[in-house]
Amino acid sequence: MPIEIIKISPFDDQKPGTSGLRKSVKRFQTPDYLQAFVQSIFNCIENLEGSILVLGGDGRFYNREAIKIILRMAAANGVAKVLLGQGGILSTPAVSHLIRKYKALGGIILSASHNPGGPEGDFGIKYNIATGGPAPESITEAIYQQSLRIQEYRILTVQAIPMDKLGSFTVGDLQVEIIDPVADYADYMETLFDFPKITRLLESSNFSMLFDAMNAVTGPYAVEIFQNRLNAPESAIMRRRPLGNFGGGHPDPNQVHAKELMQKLYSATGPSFGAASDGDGDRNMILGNYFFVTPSDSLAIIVANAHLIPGYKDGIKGVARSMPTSQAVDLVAKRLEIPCYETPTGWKFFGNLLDDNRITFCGEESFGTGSDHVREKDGIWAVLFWLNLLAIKQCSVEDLVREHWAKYGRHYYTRHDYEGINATKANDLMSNLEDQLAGLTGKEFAGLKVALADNFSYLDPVDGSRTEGQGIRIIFEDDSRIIFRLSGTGTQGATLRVYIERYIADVKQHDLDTQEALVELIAIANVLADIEEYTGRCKPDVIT
Ligand code: G16
Repeated sequence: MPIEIIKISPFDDQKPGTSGLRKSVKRFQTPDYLQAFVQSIFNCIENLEGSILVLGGDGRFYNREAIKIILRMAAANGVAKVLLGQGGILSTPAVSHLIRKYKALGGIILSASHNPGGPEGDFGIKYNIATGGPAPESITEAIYQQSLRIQEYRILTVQAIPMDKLGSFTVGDLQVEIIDPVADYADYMETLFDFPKITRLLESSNFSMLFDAMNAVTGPYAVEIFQNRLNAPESAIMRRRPLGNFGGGHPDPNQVHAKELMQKLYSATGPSFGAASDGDGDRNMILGNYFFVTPSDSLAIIVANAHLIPGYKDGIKGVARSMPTSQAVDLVAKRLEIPCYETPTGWKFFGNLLDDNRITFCGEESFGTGSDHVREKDGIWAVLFWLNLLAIKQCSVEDLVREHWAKYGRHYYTRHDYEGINATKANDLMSNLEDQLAGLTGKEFAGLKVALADNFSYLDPVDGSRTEGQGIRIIFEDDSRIIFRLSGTGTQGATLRVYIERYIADVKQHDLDTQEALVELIAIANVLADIEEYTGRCKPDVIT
């Protein structure tokens, strides 16, 4: 079959963000746009010829077209074999697992995660390396530099590419194996968790669960794992069918975008356990009846109880959290006498710590939790962890969390997002904050004294690389924190994230409303950053 070499002019907007390249579908449909980025990836991968790659996506609009292009380009670039999820579907954690299990050179994941899908929505692409984890900054930067220079791409002239039936076919010399997207992953989960015990919990009359797949990739995973293997009733999974536009919703598992699930849980007759995952299956939200578990608390509780779970009985090496994530897990690590690392936002920063066997668990406030079982955060894994824990403890989600707070104290935590604001104004807001940093230490606001004010930078203890400018931190003497950063995953304008946290040890004060408990800090954040002036908004678009 003939290989075509297509001459192109480079695009100047292919710099990967927090997690790969995310743009509007329309941008990706620009002639040669996707091809230019894929060829830039291929040009940066060593030993591509004769290699095995894993390929799949979250099923969003443009997934199938992108897969056909990538297969033809993989064939023209000498890849030997591609493991492709049936129908082009694979969750992000499943890709990570498949890369590791089949010793692939890497994988390409097609997803814009929690961003909306459909012809007017977003699309995305990211490359994961042989460890199963997201490509580190050194590789994403090399891909970007390549994209600024690229002059041509290679593609095979083939028309029909089947992807819906299990089995093998060839595209030129490339062997494509279409695999069940769920089976390997589900088998792996059975090795980590006590499935018979979880089954008994799900069958008991005083427990019920509701999982919201948000019409995204986890639908088929939830059906196979919760329904087929753990015997949950069909009614336990809502929005189970993956749709190209996620049913018009925003596949982000939080209190705002999983509204229907929230309403069901916040009702007297509602289920005892609720959970949701996002577009590509790596995020999770955990709920009890009338109860929301912050992702930061979820991480701390997972670490504190890990010794009870079959896959983690041998002990924990250490933990890590992204800088804006609350310090709840730090207290658990201290008690367990294990190291606790603080990294910039982005799962890729956990990669070296996991590969160097320094940590077992890691997590982020952005609804991401995971362990060394794969190299991505993992939504279904987190839900199984909680189910296994509840099956052992035989208590409600709320009781489990309150027991944790009573032992460690409570970190009240919120994140305020101002979405789609003017990018220049957002940068001005950050510069204005940066300019104030030097004079802030020692200053008092509403009775709270600033102990440290800086722009977070990270020195990777494994490879010695330094990453600067990762968010403005204002830390008070009582350990309260206000953090400002701009999102690296949005596609329109800029999104300002303000993270606010306050620690209260006294159990008698563990019943406050979160926004009320944080009201002084929220006011300080608004004044310091002059949010209304720079964003033109008097309140956040999303509060989680
Ligand atoms: C991605 C990254 C996460 C990060 C999150 C939010 O998640 O994988 O590590 O915490 O974005 O990033 P930002 O605050 O820059 O928008 P996902 O689920 O979108 O891949």
